[in-house]
Amino acid sequence: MADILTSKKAMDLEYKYGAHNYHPLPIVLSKGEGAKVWDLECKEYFDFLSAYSAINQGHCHPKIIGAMTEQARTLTLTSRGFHNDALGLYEKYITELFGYDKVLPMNTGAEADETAIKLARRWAYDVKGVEHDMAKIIVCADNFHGRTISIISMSTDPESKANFGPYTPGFIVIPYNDLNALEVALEDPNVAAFLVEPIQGEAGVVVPDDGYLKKASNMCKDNNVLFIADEVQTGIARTGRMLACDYENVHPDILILGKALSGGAYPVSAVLADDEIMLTIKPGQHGSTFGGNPVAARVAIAALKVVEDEGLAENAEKLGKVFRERMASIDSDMIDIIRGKGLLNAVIIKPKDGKTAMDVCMKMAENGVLAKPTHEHIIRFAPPLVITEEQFAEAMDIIENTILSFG
Ligand code: IF1
Repeated sequence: MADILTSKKAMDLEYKYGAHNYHPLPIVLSKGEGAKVWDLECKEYFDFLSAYSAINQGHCHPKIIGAMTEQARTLTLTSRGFHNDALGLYEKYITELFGYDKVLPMNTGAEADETAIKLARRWAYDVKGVEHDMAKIIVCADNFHGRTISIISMSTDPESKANFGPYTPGFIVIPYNDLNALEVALEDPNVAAFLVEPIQGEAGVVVPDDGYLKKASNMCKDNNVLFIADEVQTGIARTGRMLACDYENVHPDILILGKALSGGAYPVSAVLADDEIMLTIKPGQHGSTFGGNPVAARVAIAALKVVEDEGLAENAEKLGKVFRERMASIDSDMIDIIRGKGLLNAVIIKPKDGKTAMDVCMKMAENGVLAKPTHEHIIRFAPPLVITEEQFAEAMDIIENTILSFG
């Protein structure tokens, strides 16, 4: 009889044959639908990680999967050596939706961040008139923009950065949520851009002061510096608006999208900008094999339409408030700080009797809710935005009872 694949066997295979670049919880998922996932032993969970906010539309959304399979049956990849019949339709749709002249299609968030850096540098040389190879980009401490060499060159996280040198020059690091530091950094005439996450995801869902993004973008405008918003994690309705920047009516000069741009069905990322910036890159000067492929185009259209049609931003805003109020009502000294916007939230756990955030996550998993700690004491809670009120109430009961079970 063919070997039945158990969770243990699956984990052993990964350990033996796969790189050890992650340390996942000992759970092997094999099915997902909406806000739920099932492991190999058919145990059901509410997914409160959503693949780090890529599964905003829920697992295996039928409209997204339908668009993907339809296109995959027809034409998967042409390269950009030729046109295809999906890309232009997608480009029109997404640029009109977000209000930009053009989009540069890529695949991963890191590729999109790298693309944004290249666009900012090119604009600095060709439009702003910065001396060649002197362009600087301001970033924030505790940023996370991906894992490529240039991106970790601007990281302040030793886990992401240490021992991968030499690093790419040209980055100025300032504290997040600090307008005085930004003002000083903007005095450098060689600054091309300010690249910032509207909410710092990996840092543990760090929400800046109200008005920070608006004031920062105005300061950039006053200094002829591009404001670049990395909405890879905060975008696509996660924080209760289509973009987190929408809370402050900030229109970034360059907008970076990824993750839920495909609903988690396919690697799709995008960089949006107006012609003055976008057309500084000429034919043959940037791209990627899969960037703008027809499957990505059809998937992204379907994924964005689901967000609009199903009111996912409104649901995120409504249930996000319920989450933060409910967590604040739990009588447990393990709960230190609760923070977030929409359904991008985090809870800082105070260790108790040697029990940590990881123990809480393991116990929640046993009880049917999946979440994962980051930076040791922070638990990120980010369910798919399609979660219903009933499902959410059930999950919140599990979360509360689990935390209270630690006494
Ligand atoms: C991992 C973190 C989150 C991102 C922002 C760009 C990217 C990401 C704001 C790059 C990616 C992912 C990467 C993944 C885990 C996850 C993560 F914990 F690592 F930092 F979400 F917070 N900008 N974030 O959050 O996009 O190239 O991955 O498509 O690397 O462990 P990507």
